[in-house]
Amino acid sequence: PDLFESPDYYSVDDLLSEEHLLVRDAARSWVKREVSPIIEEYAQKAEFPKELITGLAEIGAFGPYIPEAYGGAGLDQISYGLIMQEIERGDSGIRSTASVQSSLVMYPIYKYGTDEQRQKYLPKLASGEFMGCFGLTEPNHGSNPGGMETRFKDMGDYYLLNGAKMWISNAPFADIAVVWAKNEEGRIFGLIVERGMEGFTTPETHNKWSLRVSATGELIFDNVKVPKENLLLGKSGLGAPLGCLDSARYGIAWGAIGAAMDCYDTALRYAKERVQFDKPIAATQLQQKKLAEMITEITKAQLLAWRLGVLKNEGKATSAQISMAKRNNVAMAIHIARESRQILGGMGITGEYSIMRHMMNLESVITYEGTHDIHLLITGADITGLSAFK
Ligand code: TGC
Ligand code: FAD
Repeated sequence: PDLFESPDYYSVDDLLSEEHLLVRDAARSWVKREVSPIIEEYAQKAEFPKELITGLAEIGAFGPYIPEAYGGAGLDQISYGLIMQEIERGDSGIRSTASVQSSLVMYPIYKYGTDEQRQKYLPKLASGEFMGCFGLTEPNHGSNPGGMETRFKDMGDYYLLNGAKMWISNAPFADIAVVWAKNEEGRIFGLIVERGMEGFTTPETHNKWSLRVSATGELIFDNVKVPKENLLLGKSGLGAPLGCLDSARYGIAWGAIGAAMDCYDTALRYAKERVQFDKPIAATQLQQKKLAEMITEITKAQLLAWRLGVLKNEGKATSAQISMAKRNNVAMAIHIARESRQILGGMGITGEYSIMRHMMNLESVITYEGTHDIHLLITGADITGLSAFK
């Protein structure tokens, strides 16, 4: 009874294992119980609900696919996707916190870190005792992170870090930041910067109309002395941060489905109840067209995400395939949010319903982790062999 209604028009559940369904339903009922009742108030206040951190850890949202030996949930990629779907049914901002923690902080430490670094950080990140953020974007370098200006210099005993990052999710409260910077030869590396290091500040970005429950900020490095043991040596070059983005973008391809399902469920219910001209608006052809197209697009997005999950489990998903799914599914969700909002008429603009919040959130989701246009150009480069970025 504490589950959301959720469309499954093509019986996608039949493609899932018992474990997938257990993980999915645990996340879904947690969102219904803990997120939905408080999220609107926090969105209006533009505040991150810190009380959700423990619950997020408990449903396995922090490092779903990180091995249990490091505190992770040890699940497969489809379970990871389903957890993201359920969290984003609640709010994209809460899913952002989970995406950043898992794919952008735990993943690089797990993948590129030493065993000492893994032991030191991963269990605390998995339990939510430590929260992390990921600094790639800079004021002058968003879509082209390869041009980054943040630099670190080998001073013998430590590295000296200078520069600035902006638009960083979780920055205002993060305990650690995985920061991407160039060494003296211009090679990109990740460094773990800890709150409290002298010269490191994280001013919050205010006045967002989107992702209001997610805390966004800058990372400023003014001669920060970073201990040598905090360098991630396992992989360098732009491919290192982009590898993390692959994992986060994959989660977003699933997450967007959750936001779309919540908008669709709400609009369908409303259309059946709302009577105008003596009949439910759901009995009109125009509203049926909207609703029928929504469920068609959700179903296609589910199948795309599921197939990508299978490829990912097999280690065969390419970056370009992930770009296609992120781009398609987020665009699908934002379109459904806009159409659903219209079905609710005036009620659609209020906080009584989740739709307008989803719609505004998705404006960030369609921009971050590679914009809608950048992902199209990644597909373009993949199929033609010619990069439009060069
Ligand atoms: P390009 O020459 O294509 O590639 C440079 C090197 O990177 C490798 N590579 C990848 N490796 C792993 N995964 C990927 N997805 C990769 N894409 C490329 C590539 O093989 C190459 O390696 P090597 O060894 O030959 O050097 O690079 P480019 O400068 O032309 O740029 C490519 C482009 C535009 C696709 C890329 O820079 C890009 O994806 N831009 C978008 C930036 C972006 O997504 N930023 C996201 C910031 S983080 C964020 O938004 C978090 S939101 C918070 C939340 O999730 O809630
Ligand atoms: P720009 O790169 O300036 O792009 C502006 C427009 O130009 C876009 O429409 C883009 O598609 C288009 N464009 C750019 N280049 C081309 C081209 N070659 N051809 C055609 N069109 C082009 N970053 C992090 O590192 N960590 C985070 O945690 C993080 N969290 C975020 C949270 C929020 C709420 C937001 C809004 C952003 C976040 N970001 C984060 C940053 C995000 O990844 C960037 O905003 C995104 O990559 C786009 O960069 P930009 O904003 O500088 O836009």
